Amino acid sequence: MLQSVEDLTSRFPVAGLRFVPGPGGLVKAVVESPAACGAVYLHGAHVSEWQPSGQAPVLWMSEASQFAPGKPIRGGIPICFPWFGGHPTDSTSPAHGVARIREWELVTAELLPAGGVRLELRTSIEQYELRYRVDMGRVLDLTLEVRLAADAGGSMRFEEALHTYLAVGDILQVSIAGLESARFLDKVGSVQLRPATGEPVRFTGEVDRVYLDTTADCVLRDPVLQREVRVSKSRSLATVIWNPWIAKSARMPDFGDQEWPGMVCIETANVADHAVELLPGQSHVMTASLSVGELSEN
Ligand code: TA6
Repeated sequence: MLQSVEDLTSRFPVAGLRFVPGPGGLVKAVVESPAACGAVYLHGAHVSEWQPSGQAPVLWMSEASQFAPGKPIRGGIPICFPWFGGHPTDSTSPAHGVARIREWELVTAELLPAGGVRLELRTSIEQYELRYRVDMGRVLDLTLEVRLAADAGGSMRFEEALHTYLAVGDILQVSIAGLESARFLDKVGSVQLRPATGEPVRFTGEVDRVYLDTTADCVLRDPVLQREVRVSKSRSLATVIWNPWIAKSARMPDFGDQEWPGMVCIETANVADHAVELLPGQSHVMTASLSVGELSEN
């Protein structure tokens, strides 16, 4: 399927939507509407920017990110599929699966009644058909549908995550509410299952946690940017929280050494024990929704 800037521009004439050649030759859909501005690369169906009107940018992007076919983008909302983290058996396979490093096909583009733009993208991976709907408005609504082909040889299990990078004023001053009663896999050092803390998540060092059995909204309180970002979800039982801190940032070539204070990941996921199993012909739909509000009192 040809998806050049010219081809897309002629096929999807939607007010507030244009297509531009991004870095690395990656085609970028740019949304500029009264409700919100933002961008989505066809590479990885990667939401790279989202800024509701009247707000500062909500998503974080590394200054050192790569933008190249076959390479992950460091920031925005990578789609992790069909595995999370390292491949379970093949160490030569790309981390977090292949969905984020291949070009997706834009299927539809339309205006949203409440303002903003809806994009729908698709790809197929192994015997799965994926469709991803991005509603970019005052709220950012993401819907990831995975269907296993009817002629698949049997049931299959996959992991998935919308690996959302959020911009923060200072990681030392933020907190994340919503996970107080959830156990978590602590991946810093050896992986350990830890009990619920009973408190909001705060950051005084590297945090890499897979919270389990949780359907809760997460609310990021940011006193520096004077806002709250709510991440709500459906059909997701895991939430991943990550900040690489100093040493890990320095080890990542596509992550600036001094960038760690300005970001945190709140990831909507089905991973580990919450991997999804489908029978042939079955589908699963996971959603995430990001919204920005006033900083409420503690
Ligand atoms: O979501 C947290 C995590 O699994 C961390 O362990 C870290 O590896 C991060 O994802 C980024 O992974 P990436 O492959 O994008 O560098």
